[in-house]
Amino acid sequence: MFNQLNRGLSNFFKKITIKEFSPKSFRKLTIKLNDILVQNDVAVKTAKAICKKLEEKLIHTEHARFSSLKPLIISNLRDVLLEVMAPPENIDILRLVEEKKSKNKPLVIMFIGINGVGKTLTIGKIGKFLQDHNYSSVFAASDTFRAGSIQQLQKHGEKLGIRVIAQEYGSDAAAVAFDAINHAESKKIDVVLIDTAGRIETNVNLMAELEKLKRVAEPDLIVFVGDALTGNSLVSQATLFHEKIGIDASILNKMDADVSGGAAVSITNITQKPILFIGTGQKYKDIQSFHPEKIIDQILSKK
Ligand SMILES: Nc1nc2c(ncn2[C@@H]2O[C@H](COP(=O)(O)OP(=O)(O)OP(=O)(O)O)[C@@H](O)[C@H]2O)c(=O)[nH]1
Ligand SMILES: [Mg+2]
Repeated sequence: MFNQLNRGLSNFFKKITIKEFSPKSFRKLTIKLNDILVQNDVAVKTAKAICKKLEEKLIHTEHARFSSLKPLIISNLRDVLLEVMAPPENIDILRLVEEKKSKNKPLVIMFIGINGVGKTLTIGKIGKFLQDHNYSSVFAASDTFRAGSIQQLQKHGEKLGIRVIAQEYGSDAAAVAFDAINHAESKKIDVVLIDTAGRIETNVNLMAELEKLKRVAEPDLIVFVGDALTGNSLVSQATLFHEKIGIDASILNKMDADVSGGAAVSITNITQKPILFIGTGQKYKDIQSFHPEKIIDQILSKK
């Protein structure tokens, strides 16, 4: 994971030549750093924030402790990345389930994102995750748009022993979600996971469908699902979905592939929303909670 960004930064560290401790030499350094970050899919705004924070930290660091500049820069960059990747607030999904349960209500989560990013598989993974923690769930087949989507979700439901609430293809996505929520309330099911059709963020009709879904289902969480392989465009997708629909968290899938790493660094900084999980493969168990420190270790590890 993150080989590209890791290599870019390793080369950058190797080439650090400044000996002098001055704002001017730090500026020179962060101009180079900015290029490497942006080349590796870190969003422009995030790269800028990283460089600015790093310069400030370097200027204010007591440097007598360091025999050379390199470890000083690496250790400060680590702190800066942690700051930039930390959301203002974290979400504990199991705590939210408990809170709703105490009010005799299901937690309702809606998953949105463009085609093929892994929304439907993620619903299967989260269904399994909830089972593992002794919580029940029901799936709402609110992707009534793409051929085969309902069967795909039903297959996951069968494998996991989780009920899927579905209607016909072409039926109203919001009505399906509404049915699923009613079902969960009457059967005392803990969580409703709503699948939606993949859509390009610029498709006005499909975005209107999502707005209606949100209005009717009143989800407790709207989760943006993204494919880490799409690099920088992932950040613009998340931004648009956030502007049009509003998101509470993200899930980054396909982190098992050789992703550049930039998307994982930027997405929280840009949306100011936490990453709930990362997807690391095609099996139900391939889902992990997100720990920025682990990602940063990989980005900064020596290879
Ligand atoms: N390697 C890998 N593949 C994944 C991951 N998540 C999803 N996939 C694969 O990506 C493909 C698309 O997954 P879906 O769950 O169908 O994606 P979707 O967002 O529901 O797609 P649409 O319904 O077309 O919008 C499938 O082949 C999944 O197995 C992941 O974390 N790692
Ligand atoms: Mg799908």
